Amino acid sequence: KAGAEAVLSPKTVEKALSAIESSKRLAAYTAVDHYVKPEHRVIGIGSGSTVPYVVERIVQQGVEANKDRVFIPTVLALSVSGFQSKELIVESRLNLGDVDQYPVIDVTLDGADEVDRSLNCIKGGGACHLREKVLAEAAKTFILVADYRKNVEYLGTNWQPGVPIEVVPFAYAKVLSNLHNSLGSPNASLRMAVKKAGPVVSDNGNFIIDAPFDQEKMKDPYPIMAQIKMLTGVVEVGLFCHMAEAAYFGNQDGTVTIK
Ligand code: ABF
Repeated sequence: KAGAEAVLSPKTVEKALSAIESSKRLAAYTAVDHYVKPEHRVIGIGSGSTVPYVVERIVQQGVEANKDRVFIPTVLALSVSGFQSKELIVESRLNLGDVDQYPVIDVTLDGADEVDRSLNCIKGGGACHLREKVLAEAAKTFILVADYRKNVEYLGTNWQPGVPIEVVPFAYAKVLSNLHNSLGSPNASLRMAVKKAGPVVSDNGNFIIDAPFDQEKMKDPYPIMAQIKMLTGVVEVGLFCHMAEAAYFGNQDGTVTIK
């Protein structure tokens, strides 16, 4: 009908959601099968909604396989991101460790907001990217797991909010001004909690800025990542460049794309 809005039926929405969930599970299961080996003793567990399937698959490897392993979570306490790797590990009766005790990790598996053709990725949609980067960098092998929507040629194709940047609260206005006036992100903005209840606060007590950049800059995101990181007040940038060894994407047709 003219002027009427297109409304998806609940059944269509449910089908789309279950296709996404199945894709996440497929990616996670395949990545675990390929990368979590019997000799791995220290395993990093990232955050987000795909990672529970990673843990699910690891648990399926059995009690014997997991009894001498220790699992290091990104998130140690309840926080804004909603999917807590610590709780996942504890609830799954896996051994919990900390990166303080285990600064070298055999393999870390984590989700992403978008992954480009060179395995650079945007992370931090859940405001956890500092801790995620610590576990990625501590790992001998860092693996990404995601559904098909995250698989892109260049960053910023589907992920519209921009690059997440964790900043100390004292410096947020200065960093925003740097991004607007010097680094080419005129629409960078402070991430606000739902219903504008104030800024989102990370697990580390910091604010998050989302900074969109034009695609030219995103074709090779390393230089802009380095420039942002140099700004005083920036704690970490949600661009992970040259870190992942592989990325697994579950597709709607039941196949997995491995980059
Ligand atoms: C974390 O979870 C984040 O860095 C990223 O924002 C998000 C990806 O989540 P999901 O698996 O829910 O798509 O890894």
